[in-house]
Amino acid sequence: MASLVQKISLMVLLLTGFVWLSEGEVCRECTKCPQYWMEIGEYCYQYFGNKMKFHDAENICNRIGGDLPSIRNEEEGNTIYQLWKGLVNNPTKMDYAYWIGLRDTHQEKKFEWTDGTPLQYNNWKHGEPNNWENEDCVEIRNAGNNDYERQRWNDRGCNHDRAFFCRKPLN
Ligand SMILES: [Ca+2]
Ligand SMILES: [Ca+2]
Repeated sequence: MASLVQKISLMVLLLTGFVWLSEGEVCRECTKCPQYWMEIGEYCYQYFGNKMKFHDAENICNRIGGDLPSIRNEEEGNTIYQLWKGLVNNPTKMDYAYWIGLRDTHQEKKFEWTDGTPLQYNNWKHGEPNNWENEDCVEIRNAGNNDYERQRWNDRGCNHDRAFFCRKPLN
């Protein structure tokens, strides 16, 4: 006959298992992106092909609970570029460009990500950022003859109209 301690142990074990399973259920739900968002890695993405000024794009992203994307490393940059390539018609057409969440609007030459990510990585095109005619917002500029060149960055006037992504973390 099982001792009281054994019985209690079994109950605790069953309860723990139940809680663990329930959490599993909950988390399966909470790790899905909402409708109309694309899930890639730890983020949900939405693409906006209607071109907008940087600050309007940023506001749209904020309103739907996200940000313009920040890029922390080469892999993340490539993820966004590959996603874009799969979404647009004729991705090899030169000079398509789309906003990322980087700008030096607060202080010239001090670039900051709109989502607060510290700037520890960059992928500027050769000769950029050049602040030509006072450029304070950053685009990925699809120019160059290979995938590497086509995902590099350029500072551009914030009032230009550009396509953009919004991104938010899964959790
Ligand atoms: Ca600037
Ligand atoms: Ca520039």
